[in-house]
Amino acid sequence: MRITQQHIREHNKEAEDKHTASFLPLVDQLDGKGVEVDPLVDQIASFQVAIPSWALGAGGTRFGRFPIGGEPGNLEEKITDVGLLHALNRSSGAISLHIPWDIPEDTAAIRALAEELDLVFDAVNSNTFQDQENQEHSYKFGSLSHTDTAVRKQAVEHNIEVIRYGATLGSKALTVWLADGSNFPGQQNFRKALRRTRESLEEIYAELPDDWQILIEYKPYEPNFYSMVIPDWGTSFLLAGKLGAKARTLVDLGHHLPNTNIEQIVATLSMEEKLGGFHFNDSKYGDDDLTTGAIQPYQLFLIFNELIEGTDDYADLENNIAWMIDASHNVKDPLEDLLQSVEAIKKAYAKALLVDRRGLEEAREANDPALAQSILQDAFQSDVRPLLREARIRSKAAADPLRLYRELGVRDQLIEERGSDTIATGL
Ligand SMILES: [Mn+2]
Repeated sequence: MRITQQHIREHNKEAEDKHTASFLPLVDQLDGKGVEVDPLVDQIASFQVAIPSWALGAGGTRFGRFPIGGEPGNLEEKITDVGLLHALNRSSGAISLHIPWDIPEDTAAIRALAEELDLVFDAVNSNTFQDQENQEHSYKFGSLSHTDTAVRKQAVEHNIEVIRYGATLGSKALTVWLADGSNFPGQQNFRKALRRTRESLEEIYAELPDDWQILIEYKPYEPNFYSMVIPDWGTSFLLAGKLGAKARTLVDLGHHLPNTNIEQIVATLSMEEKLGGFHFNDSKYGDDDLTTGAIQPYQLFLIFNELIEGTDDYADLENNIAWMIDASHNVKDPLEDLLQSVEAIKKAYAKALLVDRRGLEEAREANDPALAQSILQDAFQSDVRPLLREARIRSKAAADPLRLYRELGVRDQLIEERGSDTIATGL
């Protein structure tokens, strides 16, 4: 299944009148505020969000998983799916692989396929949170933090192997998320566990190519329910600081306790040049992995507001941070969910670009919280959908990606090609 430029052209022709009717008044309105529309549209168009290889099958919970049909059965099919998304929105031009779920066997063919679909390889992800077949030592009681040197060595070697796979594909970062921790008070010596983790990370760091980064993800609870070795941004930041300049913190939006001020964490990390990447998702109760922007779009906007606050160079912002979706769509078609996620992320970005930065700073300096709030709300309440649509049309993407996806009957075609009972590796 391929989406061609012919499909896009026909769809966009149909959407043209309606789009113009909403876009032109917005241009006038932004002109009136002194906002230049062309550079704004370019910034929105160039912003890319990576798709993880494990998000292309039906999501699920530990209680059940309900297949959707046409799931990608191998890495080539996963790349093809990301290619479909990118053809529709021209905003998903990167794929993030998970080892060992997606080991690239024929590297040359994988690279060629990605290139053909205009995709690059984003951060590679290691997995020491579950035991693999034929694995010598178990991770039941941890990996990089384990009490046994042999288990730690196995986990370190796995991470180094992941770097090697990534290097063959042109990736530039390794993301490490540790499930290590303890379920019961007294089970683990906190100090020793953290020290062992640091030493293991140092061994991995030593093998990192010069132009690579290691991104350290954190999570407050789950799978361990009493303590996690890297529970929060502070611990990740601490480890990244000890490792060196190539180590940074990765912020997964779902990995915070309720009501945590994530935008403030982002501001601090960005100020210290230790913000390495994002995993986007949304949550109502915990690590729900819901569609980004489905629950807390204002928080997402405030996060982007801090990111923009911290940069003078948008290209820098777009290229120096690993942007990725990390969500589980449960009852949705994963491709539809991913289209919605990318849209929500770009919407938040576009709104944050509209913030009257000078006015906001003046209001802050004058200790005028009401005015500061109005300025933020003014940007947040703006309807930026015509800007996003314009950015897509100019990029030769679909005016309405989800609509075209449905009109072309993509899922039905994938079911026809792959069958209704394929199961994608991943979550
Ligand atoms: Mn994550």
